[in-house]
Amino acid sequence: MLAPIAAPGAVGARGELSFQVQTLSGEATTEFAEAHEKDLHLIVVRTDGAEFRHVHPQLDEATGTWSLPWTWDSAGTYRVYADFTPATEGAEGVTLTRTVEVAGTFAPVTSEVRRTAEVDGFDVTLDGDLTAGTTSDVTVSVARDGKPVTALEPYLGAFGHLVALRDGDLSYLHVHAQGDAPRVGSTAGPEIGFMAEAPTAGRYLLYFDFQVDGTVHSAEFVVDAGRGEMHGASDETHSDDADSH
Ligand SMILES: [Cu+2]
Repeated sequence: MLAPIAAPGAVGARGELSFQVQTLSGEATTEFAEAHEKDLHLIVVRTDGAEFRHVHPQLDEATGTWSLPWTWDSAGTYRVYADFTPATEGAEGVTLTRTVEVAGTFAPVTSEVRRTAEVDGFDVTLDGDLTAGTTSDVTVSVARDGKPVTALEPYLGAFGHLVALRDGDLSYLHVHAQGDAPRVGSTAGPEIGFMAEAPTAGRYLLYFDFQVDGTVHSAEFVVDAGRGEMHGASDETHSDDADSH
């Protein structure tokens, strides 16, 4: 389980975000299996989908406490996801979450469907449709000054990472990159393919992290998943939790 998260309580206060992953008896776990080049991936997002961060805290092996320097840029309720694989034989990856409240004036944003993003001089486009109840192929393309970018670098064992959350309850979706893991020194682009599993029809928030010239950039999209033909009538009885495999 994810123990309560310690973090600055108000906007602008400098401090540290820290937490422990504990066994059910309350002991801190220090054994993690590496996945995508890290023992633990931390996703932090405000509940309206804004202020997304994907970061990698450090584990203090002596105490089992993960931490990193932290400052909140805006107030609100935040969902924190710890995505990791326990170093236990046969263990699968798990995603544990908690909320953190940050004091201050909160101005929520309303999500509008958005398939293009401008980030740090890059134009990033999302193609492909999500369909409820199936694995959907989506493609992200990166351009700069109107030209396709083919210099996407490996970042965390892939040519880009896509995190997908369901709007509203912020359920964490499972997204997998298509193709083999990149070789050291290789580059790719402008298109990166993913397979995403949307459990239900409705709105999803997608966050694409990519690396060019050693710098990581993050593009945000909002898409509506269509109702699958097979699943249209079965949503009530088939209550798949988005967090389950
Ligand atoms: Cu990560």
